[in-house]
Amino acid sequence: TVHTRDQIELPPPAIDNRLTVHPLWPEIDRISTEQIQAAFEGVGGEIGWQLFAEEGDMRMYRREVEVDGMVMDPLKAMHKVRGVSAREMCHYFFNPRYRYEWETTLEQMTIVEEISSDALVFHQTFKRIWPASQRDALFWSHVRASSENTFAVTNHSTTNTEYPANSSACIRLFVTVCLACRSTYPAGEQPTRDNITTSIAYCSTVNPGGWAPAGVLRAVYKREYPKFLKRFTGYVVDQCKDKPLAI
Ligand code: 16C
Repeated sequence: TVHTRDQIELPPPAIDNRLTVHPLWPEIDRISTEQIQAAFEGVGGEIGWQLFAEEGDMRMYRREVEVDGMVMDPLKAMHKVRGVSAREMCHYFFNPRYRYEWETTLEQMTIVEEISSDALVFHQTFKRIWPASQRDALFWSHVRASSENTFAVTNHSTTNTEYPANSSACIRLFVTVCLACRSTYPAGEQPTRDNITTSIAYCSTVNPGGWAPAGVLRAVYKREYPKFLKRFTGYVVDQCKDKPLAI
């Protein structure tokens, strides 16, 4: 079989063996499983989720949570995108090659460790939010196929002695993010760009790691999350439109 470079790097259909022998595997497996399950749970019946942004098929909810005066509001977003698959969506979110093209909060990204084809460790510095100090983050990222037509990427903070927290001008923040995607197409038909729809659930909790003014933070939140999800999904649609559909 002839594979193009792009096909080879699509998220694998099963967990890479190299990941399952890595010391982080038990944590990666547990947190990914929990996050993917939570991502597909609705917000409708749950108390405390408030809608803060709505545009077309995109809906964004948050819960106001403060710990010692620090904003840690969990965010949950739902979206529907036509013409791309769950696997393609997760490919562009996971693969660092594309990150600078859609991630607008990013200043610098470094690949700290390549665990396997489906797991990486990243160090990222973010643009500074005035008047707070600049932030950085160190997190593993794992992409997996979960159920039928479903793929997800989970990102979760970790530690590494070569990247100690709060040693530079940056304050280390802590993040748990999950992008879970499920494709559907009419029963009895073959999936094509014309009949496929992908439902997205994006969940994020960011612990700012140190003081930052609550008002400024919530304002940044409200502006940046919708901007991210619209830009990212638009980017994927754009990248995919002249390529064969990858399921
Ligand atoms: O999930 C997203 N991106 C992934 C790949 O990069 C990955 C990243 C997670 C880090 C999320 C934390 C971002 C903090 C940015 C702070 C600076 C923002 C400056 C913007 C001003 C131009 O999973 C997409 C992430 C979309 C992030 C939206 C912004 C969230 C703001 C939350 C506030 C954090 C506290 C900062 C304390 C000063």
